Amino acid sequence: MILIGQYDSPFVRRVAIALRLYGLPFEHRPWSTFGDAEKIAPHNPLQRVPTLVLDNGEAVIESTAILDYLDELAGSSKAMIAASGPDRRHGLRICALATGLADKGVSLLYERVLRKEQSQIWVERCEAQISGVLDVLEQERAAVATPYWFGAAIGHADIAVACALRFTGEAHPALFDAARYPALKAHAGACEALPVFQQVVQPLAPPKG
Ligand SMILES: N[C@@H](CCC(=O)N[C@@H](CS)C(=O)NCC(=O)O)C(=O)O
Repeated sequence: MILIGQYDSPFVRRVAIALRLYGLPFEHRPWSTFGDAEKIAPHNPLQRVPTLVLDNGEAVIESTAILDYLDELAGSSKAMIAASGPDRRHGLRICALATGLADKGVSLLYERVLRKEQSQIWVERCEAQISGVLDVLEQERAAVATPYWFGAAIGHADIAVACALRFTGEAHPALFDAARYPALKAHAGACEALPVFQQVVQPLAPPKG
């Protein structure tokens, strides 16, 4: 398998961390969405990352679909999310909030670096959505006493949140005031201290306008 995309993307990073935690071997092509678009396009016409190219050449796109495939490869006993029921729904909700946070962070970053004149309406909307999600995640994480969101073992929700927080902090430092989000700060700190998070990391390199 080949994972396309740079680790400054919270989406690529969470996929790479899952691949490593599952012990699934893969090659990495750290292609940039803007600088290497012509290399990505034959695998994914959206020219987006992550893109996972399987050994038969088939490309799996969208991080959620990629993780669904990796869960299948890992098997239900190792999968980093409950197989069904309320815990699965709850886990998917936390993942959706985290990836939505990352989506809004990416949109806001592109607005800031790629547009000569920013749309104030869009900027304010993204900022409000980012703060709203951070407030909800903070409240929900503070209510959980276990080391990870769903107990003693790390799962997709933990990884998604930690990757989204790192990206938000790097892309929009003014929006992530650690004093306002102590539970999220502690969550991110615990995850980032793990060897796998330290191995799969890249400082943010935004596209140039
Ligand atoms: N929904 C997608 C989002 C992925 C995404 O936004 N990737 C960014 C890099 S962080 C990208 O490919 N940007 C280029 C573009 O959207 O044209 C996923 O979950 O895989």
